[in-house]
Amino acid sequence: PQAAAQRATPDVGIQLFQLPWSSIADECEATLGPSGFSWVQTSPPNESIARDEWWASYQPVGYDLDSRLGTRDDFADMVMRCDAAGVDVIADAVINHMTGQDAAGTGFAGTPYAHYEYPGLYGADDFHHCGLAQGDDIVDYTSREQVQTCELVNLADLDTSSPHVRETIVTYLDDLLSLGVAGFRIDAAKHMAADDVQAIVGELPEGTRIVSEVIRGGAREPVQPEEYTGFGEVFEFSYPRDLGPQVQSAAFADPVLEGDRPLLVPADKAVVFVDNHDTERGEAAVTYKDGPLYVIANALMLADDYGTPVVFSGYAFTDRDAGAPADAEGAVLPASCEGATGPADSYLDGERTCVQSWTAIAGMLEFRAVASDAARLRGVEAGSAYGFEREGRGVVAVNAGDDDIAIEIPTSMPAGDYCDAITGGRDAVIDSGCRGTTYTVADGVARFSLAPLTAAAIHLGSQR
Ligand code: LAG
Ligand code: CA
Repeated sequence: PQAAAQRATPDVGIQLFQLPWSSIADECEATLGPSGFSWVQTSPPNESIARDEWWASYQPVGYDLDSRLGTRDDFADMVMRCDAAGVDVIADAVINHMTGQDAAGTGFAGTPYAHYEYPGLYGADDFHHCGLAQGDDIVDYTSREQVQTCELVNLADLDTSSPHVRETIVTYLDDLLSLGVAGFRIDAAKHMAADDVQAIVGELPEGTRIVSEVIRGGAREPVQPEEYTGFGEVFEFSYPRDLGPQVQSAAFADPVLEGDRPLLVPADKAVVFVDNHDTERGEAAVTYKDGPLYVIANALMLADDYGTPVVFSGYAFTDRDAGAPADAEGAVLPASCEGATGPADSYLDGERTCVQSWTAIAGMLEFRAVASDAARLRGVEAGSAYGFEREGRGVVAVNAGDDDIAIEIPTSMPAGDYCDAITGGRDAVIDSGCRGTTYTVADGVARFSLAPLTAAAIHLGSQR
């Protein structure tokens, strides 16, 4: 039966937040490649201020590839090893600003800097001084000029309209491309005029992948994600804002999860997610802290037909500022995910969540490889349970509530027994039957009996 499953290579990313380059390389070989992740998004690779908080990574002092996460050689080695494992590297590019530290200092790799002075790169004239608000900080998001030319939390705002600034940024991005990266997450893209971003990325080789972070701020804000879709993709924040609360409240009646999705950018421009490093510390309705509900949210996203999903994997925290565990010099410690098969009941601060290694995630990547070309059919609700079919190729079902629920989903999949990809993972079918739960399709219906806070997924490749 497994021969019936045509497999595609699905476009699925993983954000490995604040993970050292050497560990990402290990992950590419051990897990990301074998599971079928097509790209990994790293944290910013350039030199930043020397502080322990994770957000030091978002305060550049220069463009040498020398950071708490590793050296230039480490980075280059990671890109090569990931590439050999079939995994592209997308680097987080912090190009809207330099550090926001008011005092002069020395960066992580020893480079001296002062606020608005970065020797060899930028001087006072290369920055915006909007003169529109106290301390030049952005306060009014209904003003395009403030959002794009004032300072985001005191971060020295580069004048990205200036030829010198553009050239300097292009040189940095070209350097990363020379090491083999496939593209960039454009940090704080909303805070740069779309024309400026376009002019910068337009200098890069054809095919460079660009994913702009433009946090959708609602109709009152003048800067909209749609402005940034002419030269790449954008992270679509409406997606987690829709999916997360549905999972959290176990109420799947909201029709926005299906259909035309009018509030969202076109699917081929959207990168979607359950949470990221900012939203897990803020607005996200569901994060690793929600254990099984997080699995449910990820399963629904990975089974869905809208956008390119990116899975998030970071480390446990109670203090939102706390950096990943590091040595005495501030270098982040390597971490392994061996043996991580699902969410833990509880985590120690700093412990890696290892989402990329979870059985359910590997199973859903396999589901996507088999089913993502098929139409997504309308969802079926049964109390706190919900599910849908990818026509003729796979069915997913979840129970986000506190009671056992039986849910039946009409399907055109062949009748028979199927092995669950959530509990069985990538190779759910084994000689003796199923690695995990077995479900049955009969008379055009897939039947699932779901315990509280569980998910199930079957696909043509998981038929027994
Ligand atoms: C982003 N996208 O637009 C990043 O995803 C987000 O993580 C970054 O904020 C932000 N934009 C700037 O790149 C993070 C933290 C902030 C932190 C900032 C700079 O969420 O809390 O600000 O990085 O490190 C911190 C302090 C501020 C202070 C600022 C400047 O929290 O109070 O004003 O540093 O020193
Ligand atoms: Ca700006």
